[in-house]
Formats: sequence, structure tokens, C-alpha cells
Amino acid sequence: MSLRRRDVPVGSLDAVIGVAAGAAARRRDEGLSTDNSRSANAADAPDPAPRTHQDFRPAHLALVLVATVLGPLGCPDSNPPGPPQLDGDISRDADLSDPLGDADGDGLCNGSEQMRGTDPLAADTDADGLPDAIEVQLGYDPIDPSSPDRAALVILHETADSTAQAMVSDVVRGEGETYTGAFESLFLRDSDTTAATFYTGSVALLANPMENVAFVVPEEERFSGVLGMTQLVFEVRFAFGTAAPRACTRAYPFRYVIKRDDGSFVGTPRFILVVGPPGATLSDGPWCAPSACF
Ligand SMILES: [Ca+2]
Ligand SMILES: [Ca+2]
Repeated sequence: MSLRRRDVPVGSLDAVIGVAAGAAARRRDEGLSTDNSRSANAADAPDPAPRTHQDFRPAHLALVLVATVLGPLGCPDSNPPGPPQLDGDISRDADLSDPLGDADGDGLCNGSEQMRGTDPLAADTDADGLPDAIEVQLGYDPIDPSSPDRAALVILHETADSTAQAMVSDVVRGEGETYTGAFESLFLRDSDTTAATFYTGSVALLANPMENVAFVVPEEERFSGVLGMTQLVFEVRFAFGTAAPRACTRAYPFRYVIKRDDGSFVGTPRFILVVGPPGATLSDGPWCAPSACF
């Protein structure tokens, strides 16, 4: 019996994020659409002052990304590119007696699957396109298809000219302060590669309305002299460049930290950079396999 995860064309996931004021996410890989949008709240930073306004999205922190291609995450870089291991037929009669075994080859051991309530015979229990182990590894819920938010996925192809952009948008109520953004690559167990491997830079892209900002320093990711309800948009850029293709999909977490000049956090939205071969899909991969189940 086939236990393939739900078919989700790469193209439907690879774009992402829309920006509240119509800031379009740009993508350069041909043939890939970018129709996703996302709002996200800072998960691990102090909640800033209320910033709602009818002219903006309801969420006080709206993020946007744009991507270029598709994939999974969290493969140990020590693993050589391998054949698809997370899709295909898995027998429902597979032996689950060994808690340290991995009947579905998703990287979560049988015992761990039982403990977490995931299906030990399905690599992607919630059928959201991300293997169970990847979700666990990155702190998401493997039995909740809404976790992670699809808009948090930034997709990059394993081709020299592939690029991906994440647009991060936040609405602030300024009183003349300066707001600065910064990219932060997050640690991924068992991997020497991180999102920083593909990161090429971030810029302060635009403000809406622009007249609310005294001046913008794009390369310093800075908006200064912000007055009134203002949407600030930053762009985070990635490129595959000369990195070594692995012929399987993996994922690297990162976040974008926005701070006021008094040091307070405005937002720290998290994203997942998904890197995979051209033509791969989230649902069928192939995803890179962990070196050992956990
Ligand atoms: Ca498993
Ligand atoms: Ca999943």
C-alpha cells in the first residue's frame, strides 16, 4: 500500500509571502508561482506595543517571503545524496517491535513515534509535506498540518542561478525611533550547513507610507525617524550559488529579528529555508534521510 504523502507541487509552495501593502515578493526562478502570504507573530520576543491599523493587516507582525523552489529539511550533511527514502510503499505489516528501528524511514524511531503519537508507518503523519522527523527537529507539531505555516517556507533550488527572497513586514507605531532588522541562522542538529550557507544579505526595502520615515539605509537594514503607524518591509535574500547539490531536500531554520533603537524586540519571525533539487516536491521529495533515527 502506498503511503506517499499528499501530493503538493513544489510550485504551489515555493513562493510565499505577501506583503501587506502590496509589496510583491520577487522571485527569479522561471515557472514558479509566488502566491502564498503569511502573517506571523514574534514567538520568542517581548510583545511590542499594539500596532493595529485599518490600513494594514490585522496581525501586528506580517511577514512575507518569497521563494524559489521546494523541499525538506534537516539532513545531516555527512550523508551522501541518497535515493528517495521517505516515500514509496511501506508495508502496514512492518515490524514495529524494535523501538530503535525506523519502519517508515522518516528519521523518527518507532519508539519515538509511539511516544509522540505519530504514525510509525507514515513518513509524514499530518500530510503537510514535511517529514515527521523534520518537524520535530525544527520544533513544529508533526500531527498538525498547519504547523509550520506554509508561508514560513522559503524554497531554493539546487541550481547555480537559483535565488529566493523572504520579505518580512512589520507594522509599527513610531515616535521618531529607528528600527533595524537582522538575519539570524538557527542551529540545526547534525548539520554543518545552515541557512547562513545560502544567505546573501538583507535590506530595508520600503516603508508604507514612505513619508513616515525620515530616511532609510537599505544595506544597514535600518529605518530611522519613524513617525506614526508605518509598515516596514525588509527583504532577506538567498542564493544556491556554488554550494554542492545533494539531490535530496533538506530544511534550515532561520529568523529575522527586528529591534527598536532602545533595544526592544519588535518581532522575531521564524522561517524555514528549504533547499532541494529542481523538480522535487515537498510531498514526494526525495528528502534527505537522517544519519540515524532519534
Ligand atoms: Ca519512523
Ligand atoms: Ca508533516
